[in-house]
Amino acid sequence: MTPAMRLSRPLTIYATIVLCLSIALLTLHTYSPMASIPTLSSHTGGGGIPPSYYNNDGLDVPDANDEEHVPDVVLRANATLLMLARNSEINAAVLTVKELEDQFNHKYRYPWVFLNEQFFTEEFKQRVSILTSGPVYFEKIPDEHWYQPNSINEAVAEEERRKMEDDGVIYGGSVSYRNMCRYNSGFFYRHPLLQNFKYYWRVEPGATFHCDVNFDPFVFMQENNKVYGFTITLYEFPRTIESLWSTVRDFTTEHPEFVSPNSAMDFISDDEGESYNLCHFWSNFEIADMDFWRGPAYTAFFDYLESRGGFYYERWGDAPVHSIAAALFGGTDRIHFFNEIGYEHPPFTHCPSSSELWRLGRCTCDLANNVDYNEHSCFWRWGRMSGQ
Ligand SMILES: Nc1nc2c(ncn2[C@@H]2O[C@H](COP(=O)(O)OP(=O)(O)OP(=O)(O)O)[C@@H](O)[C@H]2O)c(=O)[nH]1
Ligand SMILES: *[C@@H]1O[C@H](CO)[C@@H](O)[C@H](O)[C@H]1NC(C)=O
Ligand SMILES: [Mg+2]
Repeated sequence: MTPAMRLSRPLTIYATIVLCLSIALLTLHTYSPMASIPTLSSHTGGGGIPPSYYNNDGLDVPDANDEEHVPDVVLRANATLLMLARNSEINAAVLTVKELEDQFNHKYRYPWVFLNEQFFTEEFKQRVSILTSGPVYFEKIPDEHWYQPNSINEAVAEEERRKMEDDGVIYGGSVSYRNMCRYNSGFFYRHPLLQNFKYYWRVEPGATFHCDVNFDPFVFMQENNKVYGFTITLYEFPRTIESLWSTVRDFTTEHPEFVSPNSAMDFISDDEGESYNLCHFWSNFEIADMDFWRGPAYTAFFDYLESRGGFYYERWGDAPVHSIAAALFGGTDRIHFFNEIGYEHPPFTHCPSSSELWRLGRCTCDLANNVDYNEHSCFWRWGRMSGQ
């Protein structure tokens, strides 16, 4: 670089800045007398929309990288947002994370924990990290928590998978789906990082949150001693859980001490426990207490289920497993229906059933498109039983 160039380059840059600022001041003056030059120059690099166009009275979305402007928000419950995802689901994951951040978490800044049986890619980590307002962790699941255990007779399991596939059962032939269901039933809350938390909000890539959440559901859970929160209830496919209920009955016969005197048996059985009516809380949405899963009742229950091998010989889902446990060992008073939280996991949507809640939450769901009162939902039983 010659001395002449050294001199002329800053001069050119200086001239350009002066020219640009003059134009900016002239053009912006009429629209935005408040715009100050320092603000402008620090934000408009790259030719973006000037800050004066941004509505500063709107949502105060904090920038996690901007240490000086961290709003004075304290974590109020011992809780985390939780997503199990594959690297290939990144596009769905970012949409869901952004939505929940914008509608809820930017005000509370709870951490996010992402779990995967493989290492998350740099792309996944980067694209998610720019969206989150609090701490974010990308964790690999220990192999021994994820894969089919040696106690399972693979020849038998394989034969059952083949039959289920022939019967047209959804995910009937899939081992990875079974790994996932078993993991969500009995292992995620044992992950070393999750030992630091009591409550979690399970979030799935591709889920849609339809309403502003203007309250803290974790604090609600904590103050009201709840162990399980849901938005949608459905019926399970009977073919996937053929021996689950008899196993549950065997367990409760051996361990009556774990069954709550206030059990929600009338939600899961129409004949006082003789048979399972297939009703469950749809577990792709859960706000729940991991200490309940870690406690003596659920620990004994999960070990019992595991000893029967039904996660692999059948296709037991985490939804009926969690739901039956919450209903029997938690009980009606400790389960909560979050009507305010508009939630969609295709093909079903829960839209708040009162137009007042719908309006307050600025919901994007159609009030008329609410699964609660259609034939796929078990919600009427919950309403009858809990008085909701
Ligand atoms: N890391 C990882 N995550 C998985 C795997 N299988 C499923 N998941 C996650 O587990 C959750 C449930 O899996 P889905 O495939 O959505 O199952 P589903 O909700 O029953 O079925 P869909 O109706 O197809 O969504 C999602 O968060 C997935 O990202 C897997 O093999 N590895
Ligand atoms: C949060 O909860 C977990 C699980 O109960 C507990 O081990 C941990 O000490 C708690 N942390 C705080 C800060 O209370
Ligand atoms: Mg799903």
